Amino acid sequence: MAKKSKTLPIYVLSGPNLNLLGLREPEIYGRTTLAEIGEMVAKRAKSHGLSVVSRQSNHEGDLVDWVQEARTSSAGLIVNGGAYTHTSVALHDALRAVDLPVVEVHLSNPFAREEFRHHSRISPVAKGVIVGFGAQSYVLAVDALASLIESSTV
Ligand code: CA2
Repeated sequence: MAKKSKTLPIYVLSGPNLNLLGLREPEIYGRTTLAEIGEMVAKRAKSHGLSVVSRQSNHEGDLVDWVQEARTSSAGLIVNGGAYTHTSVALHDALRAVDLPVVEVHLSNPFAREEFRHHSRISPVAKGVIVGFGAQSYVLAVDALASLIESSTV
């Protein structure tokens, strides 16, 4: 594994309305807050020798800016695009330009929900996708990303 990878943090980006986690709609998204998920992620990442930059925004452009920042400042990304998952060509294009492992994550299983959630603009530019395990999806995504970084020859 390249030395560079482990000295850079992983980026965990969460999109619109995910700041409301734990406060509304617990039957769909669970009772764990985004801050608590951030702690779970940081703990798991630490067990892999990785540090974490966690960010959330309700604004598409912020997410695009952070993906661009991650190109040179991170070892890889975990992205929950929220509703932008299904709509954002800008996020797709930004992720396409990243030469790092990307893991798409969702708390719910979008395929078991409304049809408009069945298509993701992020999946084609992600290495893999983890859905449906609630807050644990993020922890599983850390394991997946750590494994990708570990096996990376870049
Ligand atoms: O399951 C996921 O992680 C989603 O990315 C969540 C998005 C949804 O649009 C995607 O289809 C699947 C919505 C996030 C909204 O989060 C809320 C949390 C609490 C209360 C209201 C919204």
